Amino acid sequence: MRPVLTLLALLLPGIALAQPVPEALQGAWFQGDCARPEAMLNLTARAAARMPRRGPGRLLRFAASREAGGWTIGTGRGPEAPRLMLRPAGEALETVEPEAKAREDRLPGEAPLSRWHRCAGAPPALAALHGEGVAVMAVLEHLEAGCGGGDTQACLGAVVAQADVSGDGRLSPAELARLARGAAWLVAVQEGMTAENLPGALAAGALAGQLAARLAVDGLDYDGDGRLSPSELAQDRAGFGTARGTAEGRPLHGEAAGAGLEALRGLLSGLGLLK
Ligand SMILES: [Ca+2]
Repeated sequence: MRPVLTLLALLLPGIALAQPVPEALQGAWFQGDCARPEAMLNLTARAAARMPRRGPGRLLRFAASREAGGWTIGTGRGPEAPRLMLRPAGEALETVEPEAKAREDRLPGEAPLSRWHRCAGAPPALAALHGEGVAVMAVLEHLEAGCGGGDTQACLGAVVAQADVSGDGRLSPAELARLARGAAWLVAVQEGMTAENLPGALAAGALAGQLAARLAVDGLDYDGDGRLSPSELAQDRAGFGTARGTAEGRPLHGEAAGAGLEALRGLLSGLGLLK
């Protein structure tokens, strides 16, 4: 038994495991002056978002990660399987984004090494532009954890737990709109949008999100308190109650699906669009 365990311990670092980004490395990192950083890198357990002051940003959501030579190597999804290597260096963080052609056994290859440092506080303008998106980047990981198993109740519980800013256990239009705004940020960064163009994309996303959130609440708020409770979200969808129907009547066509339900589905599937 013992040799088997030892062997496993040796093998594990080489196997593609969905290991998270080490907790000590998570959060915001910067390059340059803290008052006006050249670039920001945000790490959550399973994702990295890099936003330079100029040029396109990048979002990497790790499908797998492994440890090798002191590096954590995260690999994203998609045909290119983009990689990010990170390791602590004293108080700093070092990263490499290996070229697509770099061989797995010769990492980091030719790509340059970047160094990042912490700042006591994020500059207000950066926080205003990216703060909500970064928060939803973390929310998304919780939703994926709660919604991956096919258990609707657990999934809805995760949605409410993550989206409920006010802590009243119910979701207001503003709380839903926040998710939509964060999703718009994630999609924009994933598409390589520059910091200059980001505000415009976020404004459009905010407007659409506001509308979707309002429709979702209007369509599902059965007790009319202006907020969605977990049971309202689950109503008729977490299982089958006794829905006997009636022999009377005949099939009707063209009945619109509940606009609110559609909007909520749109909101959540918008998050699901992310690679
Ligand atoms: Ca609430």
